[in-house]
Amino acid sequence: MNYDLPPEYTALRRMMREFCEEEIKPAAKRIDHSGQVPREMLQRLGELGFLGVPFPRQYGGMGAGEIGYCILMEELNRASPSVATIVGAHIGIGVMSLYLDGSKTLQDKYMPDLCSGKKICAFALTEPNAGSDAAAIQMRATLEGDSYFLDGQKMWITNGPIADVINVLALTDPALGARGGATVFAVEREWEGYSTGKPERKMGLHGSPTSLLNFDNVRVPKENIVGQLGLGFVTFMKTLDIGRVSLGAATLGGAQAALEACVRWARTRSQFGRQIAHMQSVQFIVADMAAEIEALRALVYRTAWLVDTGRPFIKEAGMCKLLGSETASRCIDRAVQIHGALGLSRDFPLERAFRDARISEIFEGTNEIQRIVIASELMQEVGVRLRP
Ligand code: COS
Repeated sequence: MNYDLPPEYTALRRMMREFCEEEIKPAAKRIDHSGQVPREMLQRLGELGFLGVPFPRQYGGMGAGEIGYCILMEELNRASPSVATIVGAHIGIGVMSLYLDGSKTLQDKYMPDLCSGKKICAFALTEPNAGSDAAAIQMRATLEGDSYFLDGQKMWITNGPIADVINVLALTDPALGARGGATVFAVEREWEGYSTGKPERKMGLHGSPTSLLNFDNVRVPKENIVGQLGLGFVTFMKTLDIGRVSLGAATLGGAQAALEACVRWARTRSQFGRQIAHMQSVQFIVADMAAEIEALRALVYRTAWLVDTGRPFIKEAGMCKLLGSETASRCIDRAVQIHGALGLSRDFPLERAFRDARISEIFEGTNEIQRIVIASELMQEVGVRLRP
């Protein structure tokens, strides 16, 4: 399952697979039922270096780039989408925004603890009136002396209830709006005026905590600006682009797990006097799944390579998220069908996989947004600007 990736990645995948098989997969059902990923599991991921996979060693990272990070997300999501989502929000968008645009001082201050799992990160963009329309944010950051005071609400924030460091986008110049007048701030959970709402009750990903964040005049020193004043929207958009690649990798893991379950089941289950593997209706389903998964795998790792080699990748990142989430949903849905009543049983992992997969078509930019991103990149190549 490693294909043409250089040999160092084979070792990385083996290490991640072993850990996931031994420590995460056996806990996946418990995580779903209890609605919690034990903090010790996150600590353990940190100790093994997994929470810093794409980042340089100087920050306690593994230096394995986007390709290494995609392998991690694929393996984690194959074992437990709840764990993968916590890690994805932490690394892929939380720490990533700090890594992409944060000052060296800020990176030195936060990244070692974030890469080691001592602290968990969140990315706070969405607001009650700003979902797909990210530029509609209303949260304010007002300068007084050498500090900014943050006032407003964020919602549907993955890792909200557990995050120690929160990268949050707020308007520093409301007259300019988000495009030119918004700034990212790194906020610490202990700071006065910061609080989180109750974890949301969701259809799936029960172990991945999501909540509202309240900022009631939270004082943030100027030094905690991530990137440049007024350019926070671009920092967050760039971050989301990268996040979409690893999200594609995560969906690849979910789809692969569904295919493996189907093939095993086709061998085990007999009806009409023979293994269902001999039925063309089952063969066609697994063949389609395998073909779609192979196409997705090629896209995800090629896009990760584009990221690691500094090539343009925005269009392909949108495709990873779009194709990945729809492929995973389709494969898991078909796997439920092949498994019959067992596919619906709460005692069997497919029912959970079905619930866990649906959100990938929605979070980190809905698939409708991905289509807009892909189309605007395509049109830009021929000189047509679609977005305002
Ligand atoms: N990289 C660099 N810069 C970017 C960028 C990117 N990926 N995307 C936008 N920008 C820049 C643009 O170049 C533009 O700058 P200029 O005015 O100098 O040209 C500025 O940011 C504003 O961009 P634009 O006008 O395209 O912004 P829109 O409000 O039209 O937003 C979409 C476009 C729809 C793509 C954006 O709102 C989006 O991604 N929405 C989904 C948000 C999301 O994913 N939410 C999920 C929850 S967070 S986990």
